[in-house]
Amino acid sequence: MSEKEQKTVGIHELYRKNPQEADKQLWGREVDPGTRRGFLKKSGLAAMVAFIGSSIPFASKMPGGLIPAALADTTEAFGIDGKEGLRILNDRPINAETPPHLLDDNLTPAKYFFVRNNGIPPALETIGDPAKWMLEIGGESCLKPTKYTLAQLKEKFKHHSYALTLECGGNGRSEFDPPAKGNQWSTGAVGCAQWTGVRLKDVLKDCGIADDAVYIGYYGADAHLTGDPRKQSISRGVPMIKALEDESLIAWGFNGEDIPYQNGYPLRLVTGGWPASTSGKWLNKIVVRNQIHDGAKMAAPSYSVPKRSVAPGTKVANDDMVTIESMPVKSLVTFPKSGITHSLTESLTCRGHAWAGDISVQNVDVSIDFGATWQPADVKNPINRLAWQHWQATLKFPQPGYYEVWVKATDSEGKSQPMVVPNWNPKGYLNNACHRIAVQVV
Ligand SMILES: Nc1nc2c(c(=O)[nH]1)N[C@H]1C(S)=C(S)[C@@H](COP(=O)(O)O)O[C@H]1N2
Ligand SMILES: [Mo]
Repeated sequence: MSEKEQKTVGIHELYRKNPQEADKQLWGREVDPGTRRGFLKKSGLAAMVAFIGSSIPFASKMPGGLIPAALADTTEAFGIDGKEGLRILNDRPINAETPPHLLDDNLTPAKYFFVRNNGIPPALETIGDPAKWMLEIGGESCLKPTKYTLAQLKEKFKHHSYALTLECGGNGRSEFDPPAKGNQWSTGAVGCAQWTGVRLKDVLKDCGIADDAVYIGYYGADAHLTGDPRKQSISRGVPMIKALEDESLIAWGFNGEDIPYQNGYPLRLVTGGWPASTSGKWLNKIVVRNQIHDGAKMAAPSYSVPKRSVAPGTKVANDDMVTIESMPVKSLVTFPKSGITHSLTESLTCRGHAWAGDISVQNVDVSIDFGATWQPADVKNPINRLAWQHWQATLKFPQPGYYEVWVKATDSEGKSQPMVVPNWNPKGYLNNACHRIAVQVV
């Protein structure tokens, strides 16, 4: 991957790429499509003033696409509201991943949790009072279609909290060769937070599930990129068997707080261990289906892989693809940060997390000699089913020089991570190759 792709998008780069769009992102500045000149709306001006720390008497004269000089020397990464240090892959829709060292916490803090948007999130003003947020349950296999406000959901059903790992099916896509189109995620489209809500099964049972029910589908309040209100940006789902698991939640809580805006505030579905695309954000409707849900991005090639392995670059017919379900075993080194310098006289304790979709991680091994030999790491049990597991290993280096620490997890069925990118597929899903970091020993 090139140097440029690796680095977090700074304010300068963002403006260089598309000054008008950068303006809109940062300040909500509206662009006049005729002249490409921007003018600051009231909310945008307020944001800029808050940033700069004083009012701007000549704000109306400020040209669009201009970085205020007060900020021009900042080296700080351009931020998405409520997020910090993420690498931005795309700004329309917003997609941003977490560098591995920022995933070091046992539970990923809100500011570091990755963002994958297929459309445009509902404006905060339209969300309004979260207590009045509406969730509708329906579909042809729902016996008693019902609407609940978020307040009613909280009152009527028992609350449950679980740490659940969410990973985008396309995490790791950037390593596929030939390249696969789509967000060029490296390793950071993953996180594990403690989600609080009600069990999906409790709510579905309250509405009555018909005998012929096979699947649920979700709808969210985000808009399609074209702005066409009849179109969904994404509307996926899971088979009944996954929907009825204890850990499948309709959640409003994230690490004890409201779900962050970009991650689906005020309500989302959370189906841990499966492609995170099955966890619908800004959730306003669930349908119980008597067939596989047919919402946007359900059918192949979306979130699907070839039934049988194919040679890199092969064209695969949709009929020869299968929808991804449980995610494969994977791990990350979250400490130290790649590229550190370490003293030969001291041992180095590395750590990170490992996860394995619907099942668990049995062991984790680390190597400092490019995979020639491996040393077992200490692996903790998950705090609950579908939560990632923490591992730790203490390393000693034989002499000064350049090392790589490689980590490899094995799941409870004995499958382990490949060293090289596995199973090329047209859309670049499920790259679970080993993560590695660089260490200079002096
Ligand atoms: N309503 C809605 N739900 C959605 C999406 C979306 O664009 N809209 N993106 C999906 C995808 S592809 C992923 S990987 C996860 C990302 O969740 P996050 O943004 O909270 O990390 O949300 C899923 N749920
Ligand atoms: Mo995703």
